[in-house]
Amino acid sequence: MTTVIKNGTVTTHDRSYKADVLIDGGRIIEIGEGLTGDEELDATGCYVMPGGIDPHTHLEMPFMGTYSTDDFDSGTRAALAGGTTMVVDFALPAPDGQGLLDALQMWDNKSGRAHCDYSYHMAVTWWGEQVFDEMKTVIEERGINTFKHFMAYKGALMVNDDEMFSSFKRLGELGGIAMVHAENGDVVAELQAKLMAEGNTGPEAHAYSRPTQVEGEAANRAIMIADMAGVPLYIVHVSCEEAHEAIRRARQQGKRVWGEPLIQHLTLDESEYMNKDWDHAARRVMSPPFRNLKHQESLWAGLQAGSLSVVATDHCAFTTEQKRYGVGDFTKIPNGTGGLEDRMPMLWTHGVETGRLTPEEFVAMTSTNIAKILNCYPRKGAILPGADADIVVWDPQKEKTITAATQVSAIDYNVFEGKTVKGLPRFTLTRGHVAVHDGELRSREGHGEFVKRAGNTPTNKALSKWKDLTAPRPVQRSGIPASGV
Ligand code: DUC
Ligand code: ZN
Ligand code: ZN
Ligand code: ZN
Repeated sequence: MTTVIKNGTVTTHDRSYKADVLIDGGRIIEIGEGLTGDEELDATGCYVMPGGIDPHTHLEMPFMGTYSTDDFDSGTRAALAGGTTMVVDFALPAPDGQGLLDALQMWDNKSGRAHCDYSYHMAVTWWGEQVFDEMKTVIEERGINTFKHFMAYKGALMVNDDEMFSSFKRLGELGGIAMVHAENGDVVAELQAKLMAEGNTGPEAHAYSRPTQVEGEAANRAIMIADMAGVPLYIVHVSCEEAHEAIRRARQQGKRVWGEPLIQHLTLDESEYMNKDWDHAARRVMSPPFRNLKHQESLWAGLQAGSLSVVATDHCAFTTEQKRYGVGDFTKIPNGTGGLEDRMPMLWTHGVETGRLTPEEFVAMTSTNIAKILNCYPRKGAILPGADADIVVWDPQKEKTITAATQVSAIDYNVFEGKTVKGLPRFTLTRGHVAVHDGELRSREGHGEFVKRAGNTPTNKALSKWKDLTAPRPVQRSGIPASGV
């Protein structure tokens, strides 16, 4: 059976034009005028765009003594409802020595319920020979080329600089990409202890314990370590000017570094923690925390200037009951907020509707840029013959007020509660299946497939001149090896 999307404006990262899109067997087979198909979807007044890709989710993740509540079922339904057709989730080995392949098995056991396509990033939560060996299998056989390192969460997920440098060098050899959660975990741990000792036990202390310098320092450190290791670097959830500045400088120097702000940091600020009731503030506890408006403006400027590349969510949703594990001790509030369903409408409303971004830039930031970085373009992130029919038919006139009462996510609140958005999906297609039909969710559990992503990305090859930095140095005449790299 063929499906045709008629009378819309095809909008990709580089241009917009009037055309119909014909789909068969889950793929786009033709783009042109006057096309017909068995099933017709009317896109009059709409943009026909590549479905969103959210490269940063934590679905059913074991974390801080509990599991994040949205799983591959509710999480991917929420994604589709908001126009996102692919998620990339983090597979986390237990830091007490669980292997990478064992962790992937755990994630495979959960992800079979996905309603849309998905992929994984691999987390490196400890370092040793087994991780060194398994990295090759993960990249070459499992098709996962991105590896995240937590520079925070001391005593749990955090890795030290020596572990990070070893891991980054191995990734450089194998053609992988390093990712970091950039916060100085040692400083955070000390500030947390100090705040608690002074009686600052409430959720606002979470923000005080993670000032922007903590993030800026770690971003700079990760960039320098990646440069010495010869590996491209992707910095997740960039929330402040200090981290953004480090990324700008690195890119200007020709380093392959990308920054990912979240829709939450672009649209919510630190006032969410101040003079609010405990539940309100705790529901918004995430790391990094929300910042002041100066930092928000820096993130928007970065998206406009191209120094920041991708807008994600870090969707990691906990119920109010779970948040209350931290009553009396803010360090025990599970860190995380939702956003999968709202990322695209919120970015359209606050980005395109305000004139900050063009519709084409919106496509680049929600889909195409990350498809290229992750090495799954143009299968994903494109409206082209042969690409997967992951498409959102976007109605720029459609409005709603966000509320937990009608959301798909399984938690009992929404951090964007009461915000009105203008710009919503009329249809969302996942590999040709119409999962959102005139606003009605018709997705199917288990429809989602794993998307393999090969190593040795074009960007990685372009880094080859940096690889010499870690090669053995000639011995000096004194017989002492030249120091440094
Ligand atoms: N930050 C969060 O807020 N939640 C999950 C992990 C993270 O780094
Ligand atoms: Zn993180
Ligand atoms: Zn995260
Ligand atoms: Zn299907």
